Amino acid sequence: MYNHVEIEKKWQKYWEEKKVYQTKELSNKKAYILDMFPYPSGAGLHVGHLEGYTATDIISRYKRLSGFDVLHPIGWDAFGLPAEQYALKTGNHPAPFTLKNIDNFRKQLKSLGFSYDYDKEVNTTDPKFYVWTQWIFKELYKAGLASIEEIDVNWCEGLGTVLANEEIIEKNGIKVSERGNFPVVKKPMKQWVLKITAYAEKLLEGLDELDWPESLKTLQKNWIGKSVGHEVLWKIKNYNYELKTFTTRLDTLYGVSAVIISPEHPLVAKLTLPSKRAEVQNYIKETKLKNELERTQLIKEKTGVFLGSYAIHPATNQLIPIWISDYVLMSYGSGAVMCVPAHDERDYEFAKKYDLSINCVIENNSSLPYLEDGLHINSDLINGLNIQESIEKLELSLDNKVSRKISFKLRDWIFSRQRYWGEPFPVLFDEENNLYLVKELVELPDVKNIKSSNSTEGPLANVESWMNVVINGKKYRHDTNVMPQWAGSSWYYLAYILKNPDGSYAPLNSEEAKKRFESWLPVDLYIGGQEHAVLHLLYARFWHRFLFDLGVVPTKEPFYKLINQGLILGPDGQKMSKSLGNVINPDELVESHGADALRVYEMFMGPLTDSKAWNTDSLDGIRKWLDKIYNQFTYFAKNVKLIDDNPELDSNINQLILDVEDNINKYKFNIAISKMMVFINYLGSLENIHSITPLKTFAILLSPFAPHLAEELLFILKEKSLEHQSWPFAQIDKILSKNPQIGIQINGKVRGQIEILPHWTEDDVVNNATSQENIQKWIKDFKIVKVIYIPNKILNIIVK
Ligand code: ANZ
Repeated sequence: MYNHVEIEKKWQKYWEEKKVYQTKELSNKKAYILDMFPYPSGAGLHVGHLEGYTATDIISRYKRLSGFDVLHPIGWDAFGLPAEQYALKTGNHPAPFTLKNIDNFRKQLKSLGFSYDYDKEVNTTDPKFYVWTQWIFKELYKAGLASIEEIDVNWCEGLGTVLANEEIIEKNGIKVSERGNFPVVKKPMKQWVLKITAYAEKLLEGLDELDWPESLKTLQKNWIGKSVGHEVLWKIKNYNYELKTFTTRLDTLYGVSAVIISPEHPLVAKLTLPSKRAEVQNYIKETKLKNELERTQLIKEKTGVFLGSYAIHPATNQLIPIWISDYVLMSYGSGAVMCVPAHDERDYEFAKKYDLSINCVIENNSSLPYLEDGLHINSDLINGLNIQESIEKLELSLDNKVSRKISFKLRDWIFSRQRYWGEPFPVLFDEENNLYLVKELVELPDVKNIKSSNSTEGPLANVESWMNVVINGKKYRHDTNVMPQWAGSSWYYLAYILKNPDGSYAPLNSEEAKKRFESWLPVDLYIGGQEHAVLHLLYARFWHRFLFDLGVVPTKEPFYKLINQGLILGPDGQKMSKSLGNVINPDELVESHGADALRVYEMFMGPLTDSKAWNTDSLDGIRKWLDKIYNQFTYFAKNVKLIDDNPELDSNINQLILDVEDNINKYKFNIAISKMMVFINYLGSLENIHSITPLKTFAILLSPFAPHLAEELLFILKEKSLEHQSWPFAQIDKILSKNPQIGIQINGKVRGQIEILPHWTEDDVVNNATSQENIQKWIKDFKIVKVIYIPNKILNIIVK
């Protein structure tokens, strides 16, 4: 057994002292290999983190050996709720708590031998970092993409803050916060809003050029939710108002039974006849209690109220009753729909309930509602046409009443949080509430005892110096909100490029920054969990695209290739969680088995993108395998005999180069490891070797996976350490053609298989065949009477 504690410490010290993994001034091909930086929680590193971090480390090390200049950094997404809640509970400040957690994380990462350039470390809570988060915010404001608006927000009483749509999940039909599962309700509040909707089209179109999993692209596409349709203009009988409805099925225009508007529609009051007023007001009140999901669910019983007024059909001039119903949302399309019961499910339910006419306008033999394409009927000038033809014809004939319109499901990003531990907004308000951008850094005030917020303002409202600022005799106050945790993570991958070894940053808006971005962007590989599909990854793409439009970054997209690692489950196959008691602690395993064993084990568990259950026995097996390698190397280092060449060994090691390289390039690390295992088994069958070259080659192939052991193996071979090595070239001409496999027949029936090695005689073939366990059982009680062997074709053994 090798002494992993000693060996791993020794090499970690060596790498650190020699700054082996410091980012070089770019002079070769570049590789920017990025991890999703962790939130430094009190619980420390999770074996789930290690999976992605090992994968990127393998690629980084492989690329370095292959002559690339590599940027492989790490940092801390360190603002956030847990530190704040800890501070509220204990009366301590979140900063020292956060720093302590960071120290622990860094120590853990170092103990695993990841080849990060720690000079590039960034921390989102560092004023040197967030001064640039604030700068981006100010640029967004100047571009009209950030504004304060009184809007219906998602208020979470349990967390005492507003949440973004992306931070809310549905549980049993109720909206709750993703963190903590607290109920979320709609409530009008003044909030910072970022106009991500202005980038909807760009964010959609940008997906095309990305090498991302299709499932992830689909999630983003659906979240952006682009619908191409039409707006139809409806005149109102006896009024001067007009209504617009949004539809993706203009062709069904002749099947309309009602125009239904959202209870929040600004025209509701004006279109309600006096006799209907009480009923309508009551309905609006009830709607306020429901969330969007409750309102729009297909199965939900439809409700509504007829307002008493009528719209005029744009093609037939018929009078169409105007209703309100809560399944029409104000936030989508035009906040109004044309109700076509025969061809839309929800409209059908609505019409059934209120006895509206159901006018079928597409020929079919099935039951209504009929949702498919077909020939139109009862539709005047589009009779006999299909959907597409109908739409084209109506566009032409109703061109002043119908216009093309694109609607997006994407909502603007609510960007304030009523919290303390976040980036302050770089703004001041005077007593008339006029807003001023602050040029310099606005530092989070050092509050000794954070008080819980009341329901509309953050804890900063309790800070005297924050609320009373006097400049040139004039009074101002700061914003009491802070930015959401997504702010720092929306641009941190740029901050690594800006970070200098002395701890300073090149200014984000400088020529120097531009030059560095030209060199290093985009990120070549980004690995992280699937849970960030529509949060971090959409926000970061938005900011990046905005910075591209400003001319700050040279690429439209930040992350060219992205891989979602699978979940590492507990030994019971369940998601690891404290409450289930199935959490595996990496520190203990580094101690007992060593970092290399842990790294190799996690990569060997299965395909990177699959979910995999933990199994400590397999970890033991990997550790034994590493011991075997170590023992073989110590043995062979003393048993090199300059006897004849061994073409078989040369062949196998050159084949291994190809296999490992190919599988690293395909991110199939488990297969690469199994190929190395086969080689080590083969090596174990040799008594001595003719040269250490194959061993040296093997150590280099192993090094991305088990870097400490690989360094030690090179050391044993008296070879230079990894930073002076390069990825081996496979000598294809040394690879022997594959040995033929033939079936072993016993009395004419195939009972097994055998690989025929080139130098084998007929006796070797028979001896090897008959000594196989699965063949033994067919012959052990009999006598071999005849052997028929046609080289490389047939082996038939006749027994009696
Ligand atoms: C008439 C119609 C007839 C419709 C038909 C569908 C089928 P997507 O694809 O999700 O964009 N709609 C429009 N605005 C709405 C709102 N604010 N709240 C609720 N529903 C709304 O869906 C577009 C369809 O959703 C639109 O097309 C409209 O119903 C409805 F046979 O118009 B349709």
